[in-house]
Amino acid sequence: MSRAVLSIGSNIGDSLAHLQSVVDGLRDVVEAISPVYSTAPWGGVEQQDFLNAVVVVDDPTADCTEWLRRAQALEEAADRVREQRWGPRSLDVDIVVCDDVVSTDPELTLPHPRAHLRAFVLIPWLDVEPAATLTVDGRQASVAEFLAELDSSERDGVRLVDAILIR
Ligand code: PH2
Ligand code: MG
Ligand code: MG
Repeated sequence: MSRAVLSIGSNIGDSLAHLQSVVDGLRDVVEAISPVYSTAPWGGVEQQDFLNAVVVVDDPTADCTEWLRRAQALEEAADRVREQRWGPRSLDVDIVVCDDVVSTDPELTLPHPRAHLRAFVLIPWLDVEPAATLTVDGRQASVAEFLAELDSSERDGVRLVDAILIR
């Protein structure tokens, strides 16, 4: 049984529809859905802004590997192709945390190794879970603290949009 925080993003095609497809695909197990943000591209590849959100899911029948399987199935359904690292994509579904699992498995590293560096993950996560904490290299701190440690330019690149995901 497990509860997972998913970061979802898109900057190709109908990005809002791609994000909505995640909520639709996981509807029965969705616990919380964040607002949607327009976000400046992270990672140094020049590309369009993304739409990003966070979805919290909880399913007594799913383990962390099962969330990865479901995430990949949703990406495939959105016609995801093999893409450039940190480049544009129709749909990316990343597992930020899954229960308190810590894993160095390259297939599913938990917590997500770069979540604490990404305002586009931390801001929507705080919207749905204001007291969330994250462990990075053995240091546990609040998500709010990790967000405060980022450059203000990172936070400023994350802007609320006038659109919502519907359960
Ligand atoms: N995803 C990437 C690379 N860069 N930047 C933003 N703002 N949002 C994303 O979802 C994103 C990104 C590839 O996973
Ligand atoms: Mg990603
Ligand atoms: Mg991914």
